[in-house]
Amino acid sequence: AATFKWDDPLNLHNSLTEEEQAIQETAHSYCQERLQPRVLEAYRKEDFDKKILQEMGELGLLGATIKGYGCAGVSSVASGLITREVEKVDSGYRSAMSVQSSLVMGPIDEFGTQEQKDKYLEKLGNGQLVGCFGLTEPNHGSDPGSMETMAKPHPSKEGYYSISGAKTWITNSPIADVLVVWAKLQETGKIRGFVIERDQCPPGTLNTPAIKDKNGLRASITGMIQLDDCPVPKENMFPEVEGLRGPFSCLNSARYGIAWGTMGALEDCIRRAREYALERKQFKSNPIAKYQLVQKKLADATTDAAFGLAAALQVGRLKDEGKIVPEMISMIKRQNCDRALVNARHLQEIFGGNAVSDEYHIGRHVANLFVTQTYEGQSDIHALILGRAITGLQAFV
Ligand code: TGC
Ligand code: FAD
Repeated sequence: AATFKWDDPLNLHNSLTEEEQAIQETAHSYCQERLQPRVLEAYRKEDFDKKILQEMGELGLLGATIKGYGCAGVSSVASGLITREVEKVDSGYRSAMSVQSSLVMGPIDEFGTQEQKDKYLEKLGNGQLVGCFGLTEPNHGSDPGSMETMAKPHPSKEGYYSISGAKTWITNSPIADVLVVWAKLQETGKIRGFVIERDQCPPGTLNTPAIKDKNGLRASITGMIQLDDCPVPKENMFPEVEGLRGPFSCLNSARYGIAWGTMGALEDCIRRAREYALERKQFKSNPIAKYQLVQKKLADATTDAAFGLAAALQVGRLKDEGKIVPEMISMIKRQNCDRALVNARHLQEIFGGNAVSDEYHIGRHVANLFVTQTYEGQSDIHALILGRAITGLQAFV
């Protein structure tokens, strides 16, 4: 007989294929056994261990939907389940994985030349190389179309562009071997994508200082990309794709992954808050879980997590059938990030003073979830993308 499961109230498990269930199980075991024990120290020290990407690569978790090049070639739903498991541990680990998979391997697979694919995909997929994605600039975040980073023919090196400009808030940049950078081509004024190899850059032309002392996403490394007349071979430019369609196509996949991932973070908050509420006793030896106001917090969070996962699953199935439009992704990215943040913040109250200790993990999720609501399109920006689709009127400018 069917029973109510607090950790899967709408029986999502039943809608997964056996293969998807097996992939989720593999990701779950790795994340709980190998990542969870490291996260507190990594967060405290603001330290990201590159080896994590190699471990993920060995398990086939990187670029998981890509076919060939040693990648797993799994469904979009399976890749969503992987991000959900990783983000149950920490949004920063999911961030490192999303950037490598959706924002670096993704554009190389979708827009790269055969030579670029052969050169980079396998090594990125097994974590031998680390990648980053440079779109945001100090003066242009929500509005990347106004970027200032410029590529022009190199004045002295035949067959090279010279790229100058600055990118900021770039996940993985201080440790990246391969940097996907979006810049305007001076000749056309159009945005183009370039694969920059750190090893190929002469001293002083590429710097990637870390941005330290973050108050969220501390288990992920973030930095700038500073390019000063950096020579980049012309064959390192993506040959066809022009305009914002390039970066936004990759962002569609990354944003889709965040919709799953943030639900994983919220599920971890629910599990921890429920356990705490059942153990903690106040007033006549009652567990605080017996009190209505505490139950309401758990009911709200559990409902939002189940709805958010159901929506992510629906969009994932449509994605695999080639039937999605970007507005669907804006809807689930915005809703799931917002609901994860609001509910995590309410669940935090269940821990009382203990919420302030990092050993209870809830404060870390709350701080991380603010970042998820901000990057890959801040929630209000996604509201405007939806508003534009609903009314036909654009409100950005
Ligand atoms: P707009 O006029 O809307 O579009 C310009 C061109 O781009 C195309 N396009 C898309 N193509 C594919 N998928 C999408 N989702 C697309 N959205 C737009 C569009 O069709 C058009 O093509 P064409 O050929 O006609 O030129 O452009 P706009 O300048 O008005 O854009 C406004 C807005 C707000 C929608 C957009 O700029 C936006 O989404 N801003 C948010 C910026 C953002 O998401 N940045 C993300 C940086 S990367 C990051 O945060 C990584 S964090 C990674 C981690 O650690 O996990
Ligand atoms: P702004 O664009 O200045 O926005 C500030 C506020 O104004 C927001 O609330 C926004 O919604 C609002 N706003 C802006 N325009 C409008 C408007 N027209 N109408 C209404 N409200 C508006 N970027 C990358 O390229 N690669 C990465 O790997 C990457 N990783 C990141 C990692 C971290 C930890 C962080 C914090 C950010 C990262 N980002 C990355 C950058 C991220 O995508 C941007 O921070 C985000 O797009 C918002 O840009 P901004 O910070 O410049 O804010």
